[in-house]
Amino acid sequence: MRILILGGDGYLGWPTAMRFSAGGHKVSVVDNFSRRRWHVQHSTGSLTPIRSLADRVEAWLQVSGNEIGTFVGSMEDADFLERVIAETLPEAIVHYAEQPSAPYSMKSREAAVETQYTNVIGTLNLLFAIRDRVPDCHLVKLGTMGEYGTPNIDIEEGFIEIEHKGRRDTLPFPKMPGSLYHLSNVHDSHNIHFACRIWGLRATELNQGVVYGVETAESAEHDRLITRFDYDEYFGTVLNRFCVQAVIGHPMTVYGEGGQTRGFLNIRDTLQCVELAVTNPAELGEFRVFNQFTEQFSVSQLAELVRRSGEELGYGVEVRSFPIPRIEAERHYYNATNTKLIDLGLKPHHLGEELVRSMLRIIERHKGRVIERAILPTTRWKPGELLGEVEAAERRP
Ligand code: USQ
Repeated sequence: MRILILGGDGYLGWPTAMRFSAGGHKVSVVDNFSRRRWHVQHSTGSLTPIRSLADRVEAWLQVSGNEIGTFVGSMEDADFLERVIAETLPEAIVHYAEQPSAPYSMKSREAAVETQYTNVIGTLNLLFAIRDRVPDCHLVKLGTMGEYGTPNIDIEEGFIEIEHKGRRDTLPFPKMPGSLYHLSNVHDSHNIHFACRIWGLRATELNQGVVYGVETAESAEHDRLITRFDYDEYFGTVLNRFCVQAVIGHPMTVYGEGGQTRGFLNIRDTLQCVELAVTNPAELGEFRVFNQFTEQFSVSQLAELVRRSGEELGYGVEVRSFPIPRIEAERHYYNATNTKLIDLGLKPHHLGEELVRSMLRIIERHKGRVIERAILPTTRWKPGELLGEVEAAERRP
């Protein structure tokens, strides 16, 4: 298949590009390097020493003999995006090209507007380009489990059957996101659903949980193929952050009581899921939603798992409660359905001590690169609250 990966220089985008290329597909990637730019702006960076996109593509050609096409530009630039689509004529588009951080979206008005502009307008430009250039193309869009929030009922996969005043219908599942980033994905969902209903496009939204992990089968083949690994306040996800904190001897930053429960998955399973979605496309006019996670954990369960796993490698890791910078429930009901990808054949990699230890060993190799200043949360969902409390918690013995 001809496959276009939007955001193909990113944490998930680059491994996805290699996976499809290894599978014999004709792969092109689009990226505007915004993640690299946001890191430069914050004087932070990936734990892993990632290469430039050109260098990665060259290394992949040497390792695999396969070429990956590259296009540098932004999805907000509709003319650029339409030119790329007209040139590559993709049969499937995997769309990762968004600002993916909840804290980043909450740090200022400018960052919130940038997040929603990048995400919502980028996706809207994409829908028009698909409609006008490749209306049969299957859009696989990375969404997020955070669109649903934490309702006091089971979370279904995108839609819920409702009975109201004696009548029944299947309608989009109610959304109650907890950040302006997660909300941008709700807007995307509505726009994509609209494009399927009104224009007859086909799309699969992958409402992904929190991803962890470093290595994939392809990235492990050569140092130059390694993907990025973020651990900073903005772009590091919770388990990746805890693993880095354990290796450098920083107390693990459990926000509040750590009762927040989410769906999680290994980066290798992200690739499996995206592959399953692409190779089993939606019908024309269909908007499918898959909940893409393999297991549920609370934050304190993860901290405890990292502590136990680290102990065996000689790390005396402290788990510490930090004032919660977000507005989110610390104790809540959480039970999300995730059967659709399993039904398509997903074979999950389950999280356990051995897996955490393998992450800790990789992190150890790069621990000299950790910028400690980037770890503690500085962004408040309600600015003005809790000022100084995080710093005080940091000083506590
Ligand atoms: N948390 C801590 N300590 C930390 C970091 C996070 O206790 O040092 C807590 C957060 O308060 C939250 C949970 O861990 O309750 C998850 O936080 P996260 O930063 O790992 O994940 P989140 O902000 O939800 O966003 C991440 C990705 C996002 C993706 C989302 C999937 O950055 O792109 O959409 O996971 S989900 O969470 O299912 O919405």
